[in-house]
Amino acid sequence: MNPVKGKVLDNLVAVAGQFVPQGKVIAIEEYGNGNVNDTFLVTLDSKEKHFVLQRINTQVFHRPELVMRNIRAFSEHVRRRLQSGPLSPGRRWEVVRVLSAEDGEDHWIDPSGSFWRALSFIDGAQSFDTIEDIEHGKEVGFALGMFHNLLSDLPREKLVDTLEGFHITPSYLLHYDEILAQNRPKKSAEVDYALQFIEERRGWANVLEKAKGQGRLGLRPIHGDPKVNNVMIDNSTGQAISIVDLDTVKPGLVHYDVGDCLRSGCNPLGEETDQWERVHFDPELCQAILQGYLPLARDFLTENDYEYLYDAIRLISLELGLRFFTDYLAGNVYFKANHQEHNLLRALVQFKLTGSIESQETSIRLIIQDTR
Ligand code: GN1
Ligand code: MG
Repeated sequence: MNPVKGKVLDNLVAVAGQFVPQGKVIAIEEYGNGNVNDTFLVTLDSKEKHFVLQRINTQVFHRPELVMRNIRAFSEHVRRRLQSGPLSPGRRWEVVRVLSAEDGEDHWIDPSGSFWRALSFIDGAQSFDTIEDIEHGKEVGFALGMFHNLLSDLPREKLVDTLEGFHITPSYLLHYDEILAQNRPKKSAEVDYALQFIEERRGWANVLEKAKGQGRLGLRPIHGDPKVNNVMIDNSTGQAISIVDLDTVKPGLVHYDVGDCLRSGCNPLGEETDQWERVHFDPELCQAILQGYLPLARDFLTENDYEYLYDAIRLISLELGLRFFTDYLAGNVYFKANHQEHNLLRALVQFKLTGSIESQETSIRLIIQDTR
């Protein structure tokens, strides 16, 4: 993590000051590795030593105040549920708090128009970019199950759609076609592989949306981005104690979440590896995550839900590959990129992962069947 220095630090200290009535800011460092928002860890000289400061990317989230409204609806509901009795007795479960700005609002807009908000820091815990072992895998699954279960009785009307088209694969395909028509990519073996990979799966990519349209799958409150490094693990017990990054909490299919959790959790090389040709989907980690998830999800999953779990795993990794590849073609306008080809490389990782999922379809379906 990089400490921030100089003028940038001065600016950030001023922003942080909007959220800390007491205590003095001692240090600010860049935090995590989000692809969309800017995140900083602020250290204070007060009793509560840290908080998280974030600048929301308003190119992505056009109505950030509605994102905050969803987070509020989510937290109020979950706190109420937890007060009425723990879901998993004896386990710690934390919900991040939104800190108020000096004017009492849940965000602060700086003179240049940037949208800032502050969140409580979960102490004594950390997250990982890849799954360390089977136990960790079960904990990641548990965390998603806990999250879905706690939200399963929140009417989805209480949440606004803050990111239209998010996880609607056919919409990403339309966007891809538009971008491709405008920018013919530089030819290379990797680009050809990506172009062909997408073409071969185009006809199938509406699988979840079609099932939704037919009434086989229904909208529910979801997390939207439950990847491995959004699951906080308690340093002393090794147990999952929270899922962070609540910006995409909104109505959706739980399948988007299950797919996202598995595509990130079962890729031992991680989504940022530069060894894309070696990427594979690990069925043992898949089993571990589902063993953690399904006991908490049995209460609300329907027969149809189970039927589409395999498709969800395959689809969300394909979709993320498509999103990264489109962004590469568009000139890296959505996902932050460290170099020109970064989003191409990320796309190749997801396509390779999708191929590995496809080649293990029978065993993944069996794992789902045996774990439910
Ligand atoms: C983005 O910014 P971050 O890392 O939390 C993206 C997710 C992707 C993820 C891939 C709003 O999340 O959908 O799965 O990158 N978030 C948005 O790492 O597009
Ligand atoms: Mg996110």
